[in-house]
Amino acid sequence: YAQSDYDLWLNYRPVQNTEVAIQYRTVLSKVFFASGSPQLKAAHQELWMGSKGLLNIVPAQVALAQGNLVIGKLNQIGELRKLVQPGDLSDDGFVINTIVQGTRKVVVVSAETDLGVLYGVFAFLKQMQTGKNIDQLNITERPKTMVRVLNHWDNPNRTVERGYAGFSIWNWHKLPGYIDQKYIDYARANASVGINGTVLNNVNANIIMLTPAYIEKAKALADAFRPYGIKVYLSVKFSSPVELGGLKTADPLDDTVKKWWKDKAAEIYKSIPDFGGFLVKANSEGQPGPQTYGRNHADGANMLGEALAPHKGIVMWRAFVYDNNVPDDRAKQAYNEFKPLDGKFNDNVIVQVKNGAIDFQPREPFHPLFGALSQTPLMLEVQLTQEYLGFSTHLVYEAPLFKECLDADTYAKGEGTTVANILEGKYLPKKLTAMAGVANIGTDVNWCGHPFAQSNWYSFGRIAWNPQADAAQIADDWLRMTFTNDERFIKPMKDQMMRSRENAVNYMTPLGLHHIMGANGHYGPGPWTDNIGRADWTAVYYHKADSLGVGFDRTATGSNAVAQYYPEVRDYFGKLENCPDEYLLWFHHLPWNYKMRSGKTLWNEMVARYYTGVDAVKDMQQVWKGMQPYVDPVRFNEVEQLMAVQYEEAVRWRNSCVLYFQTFSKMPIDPKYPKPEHD
Ligand code: GCW
Repeated sequence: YAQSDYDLWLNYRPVQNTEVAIQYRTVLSKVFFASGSPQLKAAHQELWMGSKGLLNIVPAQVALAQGNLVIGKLNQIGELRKLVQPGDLSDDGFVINTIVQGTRKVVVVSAETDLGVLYGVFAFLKQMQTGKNIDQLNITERPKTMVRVLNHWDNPNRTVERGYAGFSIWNWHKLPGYIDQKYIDYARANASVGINGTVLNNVNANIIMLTPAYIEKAKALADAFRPYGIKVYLSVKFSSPVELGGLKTADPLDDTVKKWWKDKAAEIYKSIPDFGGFLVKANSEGQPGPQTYGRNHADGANMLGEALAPHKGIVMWRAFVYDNNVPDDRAKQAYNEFKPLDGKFNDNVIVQVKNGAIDFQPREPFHPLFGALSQTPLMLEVQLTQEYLGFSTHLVYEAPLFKECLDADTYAKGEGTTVANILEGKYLPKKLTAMAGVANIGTDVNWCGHPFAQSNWYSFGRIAWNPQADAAQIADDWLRMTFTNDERFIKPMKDQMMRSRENAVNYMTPLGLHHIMGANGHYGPGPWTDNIGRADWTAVYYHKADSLGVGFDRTATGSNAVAQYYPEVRDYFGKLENCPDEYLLWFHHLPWNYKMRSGKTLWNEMVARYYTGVDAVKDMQQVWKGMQPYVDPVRFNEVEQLMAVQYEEAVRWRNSCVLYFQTFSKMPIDPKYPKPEHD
């Protein structure tokens, strides 16, 4: 049963529905599978593996003219090419069509590229895993972004920064000689959702990663991933020329520095010809960067871009910058630093922006940089590892959080300029497009620490491929592939997944509260956190509770961070009468007896949300109890135990926050609620 945990959404369980099973068997009984590249071989292997698991059959290989299922690149499928009419698939898109040719019915899976065929095969398998009728398939899919990468915050000593699923899966000691099967399964899982790159190491980068020995280790991983279309990238430390190269400076305008990076890039490409490029965290949280030498982000990024350009590599330059020596609202800093640099970045540089301006909070308004930079490609960074969402103990399906950001309208080019549209490059055609997810993967047998945390990895891939995708549909697919197609399981659990993020917001940070978790660890509540050396790491800096009220005034009477948005958005968040309850205390400081839309006082509304959040976890536990008949005992038991911990933690969040804020509001808690206890 541990196997079901390990196999993720690729556990090819026997098809239960006999009607569709007959279809699948017929189609798979005669397969033409074009031969060629390692990627086609990987696709072939996957299809055979799937057939064995889903139907317990080994497909018979036949000639092109005999196939009930024909799989290959468009130039490998003869006349059928004309019938599938795919349009341009040069970006690894694919088609899956059921074609009727006289008396012959044939399912065609085809693409322009080898990788497209692999994606098509995974999509075809998904049809069967989710119990679809495959009689009339007519699917064309193309990725809407070019680069879809995981960011591992993995250190060379195998600890993982903000990792809650064991240690790093990269066994540096045994690399390059030993390729763990886990690397292959990792690549399969990624490819199955369209992820095409991985940054192997932490953005707080260790220079050892650029030494010849580690380049060889990275090469071994790149070789293992290549058949699955996964490119390897590295996070680099800006001071590497000094720390590793022995130079006197890492000034990006210095010729010796430029040469050092050019040589380093050439050295990497010698081992890894399709190396993806660099990810850089600079001048943030103590990391060195161009500003250390009086230069700006564009100077730094472009210098690295020039080193990579001859090899077609890219630079992902993070906009997560802030500094406690800057006296202004931390939420404003990235915009202030990057806005003046708009249009100054080289073509192979993309700026990587977190979904919100603070830091992966349970809820943040979308980052004001989206829309603000019109000449610079931006990519979105979301965090799959649940740093602020209860680690791998709490069931929180994050796709609704990703979507909240992607669907937000920046109004930058008028109504409909959503973050998703910006991400897809609609306003900067031909420039780089990308999305990154901070991985939640580790050595735990179930990869992510919580069986349901796998859904965050899965949904990231789906959304990076198509930022317009629907979170509920993704949850539906994931549940079916991971657990069962039984509606008695799918319906209630999809519902629970879809609510889970709002539940967490309610018991952690309702009404726009943020950054009130315990300092450093970021797990439990810590709204009282004060005096820890840096104001911008405390909680009191963010909630600003006092006897009069609570909330961060980011309007014109306060930090005016809201002015970083376009006027429509500014009015939406900034005017009290427009601001949705969800963002209220993010933008406004309000009196405890402020009258909410519900008619309740702010204090009573806050209390009500905390209690609602906890009750929702209790409901979820009840629903899960009823799921026992549909889940294997190991996973049932894992989730049941984790939910019990989540419940206790939710109660702790609620009690701590309600009691803490009550010391300011001095208002009673409605006696209908159970009395909050101190720990
Ligand atoms: O979310 C915060 C984390 C840091 C992290 C940083 C970042 C990798 O608390 O651990 O460092 O953001 O994104 O750079």
